[in-house]
Amino acid sequence: MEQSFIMIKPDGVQRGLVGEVISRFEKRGFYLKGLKLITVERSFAEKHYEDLAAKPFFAGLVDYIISGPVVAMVWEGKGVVATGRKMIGATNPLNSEPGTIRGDLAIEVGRNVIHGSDSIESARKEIALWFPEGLFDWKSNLHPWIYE
Ligand code: RTP
Repeated sequence: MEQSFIMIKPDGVQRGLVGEVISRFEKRGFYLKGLKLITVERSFAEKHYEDLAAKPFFAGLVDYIISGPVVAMVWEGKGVVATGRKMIGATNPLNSEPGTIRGDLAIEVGRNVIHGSDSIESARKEIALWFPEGLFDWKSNLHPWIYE
């Protein structure tokens, strides 16, 4: 079953939005397979965002991600990568549709509350980076009133 790496960024944690984000993913029908509250080193944040290293906002982005604890999660379910991105909304919250996490809860691109893997391949890499200890295999039967 497909998995996505979802991270509540330091602004989301400081603003008390952890429950709100988790609730949206749970209510949609996805399953939580990994969860931890952690701060990360600069080198770790640089590794996570290595594809953006040449961007002008890279240094500010890394400063932001290491500025406080983040909630790192793995969510599992049918289509969770693409649907997770839809639930999160456009990168710049001013362009995010109402009803999305960023469209409901954020204003600034540099304070956009949440990260979600942008492809199945990135999800695989990000989960390996953030959860080297492995995940929980706590539910093998998908909810029959959510999954056909
Ligand atoms: P994310 O990786 O965090 O889920 O975000 P994303 O795919 O929607 O956007 P991406 O292009 O991968 O950018 C990663 C994060 O960098 C910050 N950013 N700042 N100042 C800027 O123009 C700018 N552009 C991007 C955002 O925090 C974005 O989520």
